[in-house]
Amino acid sequence: MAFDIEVIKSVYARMPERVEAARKMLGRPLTLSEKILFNHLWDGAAPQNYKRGADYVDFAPDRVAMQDATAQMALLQFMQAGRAKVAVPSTVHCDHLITAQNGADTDLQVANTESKEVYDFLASVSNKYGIGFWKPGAGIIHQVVLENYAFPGGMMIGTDSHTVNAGGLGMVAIGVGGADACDVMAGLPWELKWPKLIGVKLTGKLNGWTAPKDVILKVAGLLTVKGGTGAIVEYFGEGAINMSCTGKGTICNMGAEIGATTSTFGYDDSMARYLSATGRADVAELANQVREHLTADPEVYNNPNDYFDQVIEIDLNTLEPHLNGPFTPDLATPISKMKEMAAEHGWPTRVEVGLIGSCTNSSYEDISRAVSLAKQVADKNLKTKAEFTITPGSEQVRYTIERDGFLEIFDQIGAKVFANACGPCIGMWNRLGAEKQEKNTIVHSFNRNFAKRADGNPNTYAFVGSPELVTALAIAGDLTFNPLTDTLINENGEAVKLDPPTGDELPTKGFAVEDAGYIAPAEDGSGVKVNVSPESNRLQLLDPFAAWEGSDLKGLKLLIKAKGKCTTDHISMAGPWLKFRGHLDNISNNMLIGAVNFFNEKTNEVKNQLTGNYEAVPATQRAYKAAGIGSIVVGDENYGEGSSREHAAMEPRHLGVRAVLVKSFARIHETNLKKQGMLALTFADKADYDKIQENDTIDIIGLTEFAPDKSLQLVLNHDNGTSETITVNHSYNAQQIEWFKEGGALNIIRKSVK
Ligand code: MIC
Ligand code: SF4
Repeated sequence: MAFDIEVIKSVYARMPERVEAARKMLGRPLTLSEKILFNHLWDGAAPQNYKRGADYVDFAPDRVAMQDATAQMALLQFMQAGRAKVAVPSTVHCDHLITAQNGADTDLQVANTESKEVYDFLASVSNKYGIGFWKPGAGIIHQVVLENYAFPGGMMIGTDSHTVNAGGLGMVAIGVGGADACDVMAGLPWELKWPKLIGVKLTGKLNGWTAPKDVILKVAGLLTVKGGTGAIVEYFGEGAINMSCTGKGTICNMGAEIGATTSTFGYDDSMARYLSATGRADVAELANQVREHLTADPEVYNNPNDYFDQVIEIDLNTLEPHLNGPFTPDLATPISKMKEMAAEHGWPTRVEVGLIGSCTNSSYEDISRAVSLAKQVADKNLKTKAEFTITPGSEQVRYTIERDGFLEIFDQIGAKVFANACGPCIGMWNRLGAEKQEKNTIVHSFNRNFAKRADGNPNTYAFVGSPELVTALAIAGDLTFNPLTDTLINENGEAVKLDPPTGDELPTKGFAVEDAGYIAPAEDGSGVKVNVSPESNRLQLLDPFAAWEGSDLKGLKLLIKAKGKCTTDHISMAGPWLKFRGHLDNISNNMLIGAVNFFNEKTNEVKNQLTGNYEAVPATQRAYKAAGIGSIVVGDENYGEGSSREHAAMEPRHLGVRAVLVKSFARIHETNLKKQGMLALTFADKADYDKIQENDTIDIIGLTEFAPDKSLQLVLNHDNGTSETITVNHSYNAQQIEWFKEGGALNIIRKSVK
């Protein structure tokens, strides 16, 4: 039986009436996304004709999920909310802190020792406050959520940008920072700008070498890393219905890479099959009863241009396998063009490692299709040229693929099976020799490929592809190998062709698992103690940030003018720094160390205006803080793209940065900055970015009249004695301005507890 079935029942019970009320109010048919949003308005508020991309609306999500790297901060904040229990069903998943090195068993043992303090903290907070706990080794948050908690028509938030994966089961699932999760767990409404809607019509049927991954790789190429910002992407059409539920999950998962608020699919039989296979036939039965509400009204999909802000059509019959990369997930190359592209750009073509799995692509279907290729290595007397690794998404998948003999076949091609965890996807990969920083190529089925992400080596060219294509390229050892047309020379010197992958959508013998890794919380957790040692270098209780001083901010030093891509990986790197996610002061030592300084094109080297010397970014900022001087960070387009980690906002806040001024923001990061009491500003005229000089001292004027839709002025005092004033915009609403004034949203919750 499913977890929290009562919640699902109540969502479905109110759905027909609320959907009808919204339809009436708007006087038109509804998309699926709208139905789910209207059904989750806070407190059952009467539906209004919200303006897409403009109006902030309060919602009541059904559940919250947190992974260990972000849960620490989320729960440190929640502990201050003064509640005995979480207000909505919530879970914690231990997946980000396990280093992949020798293989699942030993790696897990090492993590359990190394991160014991953090795991104990998370387990005891979960136990105390009624939060379900998935222990290390249980699996990756999004896979575990899909297998256990996601349900068609539901709304959830999660402290991880790939929470959107649950769209594969027809949810509106959205990635947020820990402070947002804290609000919802504390029983407060959750606020989101009413999203724009992008419709993607899928025609035809996937065939041969093409996989669901290729749909999203193609979409990423079309929309770019910014194209989905502020929008829900709704997929529909016969191509969607023809696809497995987990395949839909893959597509929704990587919607994070185009900045989409989330992605979703209408309820169909593939979802019913998946629910039943994962022990939730009861949910499928309930969903069947409200089926018409769990997809758009028919007029919408018949005339999508009338209802979506943008419509894209993809024909699955002709879609080619793609590889996206290097260094950005939106640089899409169809496999038939890779020879040309690699030659033109000088990408190293020898594939050193193929890595499959992760939260994006480790379904039974994915693994079974990859194994059908691995099997051909022996059958065709081939030799696998590259190293090969697998990170299963959950213990249930791992156990089942072991039972079905898949792991044995992978073993024959020399594969290493890492723990059911993020591992290499988040830089928790002890890759031998990476420190030599050699130029090399890897291919993986994960979702992100920003510089240094997997192994810390800035010269690793990482390409993202389907598990099937990654397996084929690892066998060939060649990035330009096109399995559709090319042959390989086997050990007998014969030219052989790989047969297209085949697999099973779901295990014919059903899923199995011995210990899924779930620990239910205490019924009454009031007696549970949560320990945080003051000496710990992994955990630190939070001190409230100071409230706004009530005046304009003057004399701010420019800390850094970041050039080009500045993702949350650049602002707060993961990998080796993940261990400090529960200790704000320690993790602040990685602040912006990956950002490129516009003035010298170097990372982690900025001018300390107090000494005139070039120093590391965190050290420079600590010097300003010690001198009682505030500072400002300037950035380019889509600043803070990538992850949900609020550390990227809390670190600058903690170290005394007052404002972040950019050409444009990624959604989650912008909200995180606001929540923590920072000023998130955008250039009214993007060309003003060029006016910012290295030795500038900057004043922010207009804060005493800080109001929604009202610009602020920035005075740039240059070191030659001249100054110029520029206009900057912001997207704060009245509530968010209160967060700024109080020094952070948490200070408001704290006050209400006292
Ligand atoms: C990621 O994929 O970058 C992460 C690690 O899962 C992050 C969350 C984090 O930084 O902890 C995400 O995507 O939100
Ligand atoms: Fe983990 Fe990678 Fe998925 Fe993030 S994207 S949750 S790091 S597997």
